Amino acid sequence: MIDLYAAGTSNGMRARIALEECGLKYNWHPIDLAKGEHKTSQFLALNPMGQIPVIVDNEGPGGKKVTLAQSSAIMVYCAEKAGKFIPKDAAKRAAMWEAYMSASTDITPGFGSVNACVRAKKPQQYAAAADMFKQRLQGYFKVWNDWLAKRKYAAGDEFSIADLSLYAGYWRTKGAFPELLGGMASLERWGNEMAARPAIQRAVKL
Ligand SMILES: N[C@@H](CCC(=O)N[C@@H](CS)C(=O)NCC(=O)O)C(=O)O
Repeated sequence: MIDLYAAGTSNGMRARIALEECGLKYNWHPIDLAKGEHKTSQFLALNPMGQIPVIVDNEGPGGKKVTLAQSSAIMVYCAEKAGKFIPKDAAKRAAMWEAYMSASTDITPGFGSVNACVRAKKPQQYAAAADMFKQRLQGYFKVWNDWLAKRKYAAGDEFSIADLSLYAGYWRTKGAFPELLGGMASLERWGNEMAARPAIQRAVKL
């Protein structure tokens, strides 16, 4: 069994979505960031960075326990463990890594930057930065909208961890800053298809 320590943030959801979609059984340990539960000595023993998500796989490779932070690493770990969502064909896999990296290193941190500015204690001090990060995030989504006009899934014709990673950032942006996603019909089509998946529905039901 896997233990997941996370919260309903974009990175936390990336781990939970991966576990659900990969069909891996896990115990859910919600971490209250507002209460600082990610800075306790018990949590820091799991991840010295003091950040969620973290998984502990009590039956890792060779039957040994594996403790893993970093949502992108967790997604790949789950996909490899389940033998799903990473294309076997080398060209499709290369396209998948490109899409996966954009979802993981452009979209999720982009959302995080906007969110940090807007939710700061004195948001007026960060108004210019918030605008800059919003424009940047919207620009990324515009490119994704163009891509999804030509592809069924995030990386082409095969469903992959790129879809799982992108959905967490999309879902959080749609919930918090829907104005950034206006007029993006192809992205919305893909988002609706993702939202209809039973595993996604289980993952986002906190
Ligand atoms: N690169 C890390 C980032 C993790 C991260 O930023 N987690 C946030 C929540 S989404 C967090 O724990 N924030 C609390 C903090 O940094 O104190 C990952 O992908 O897992």
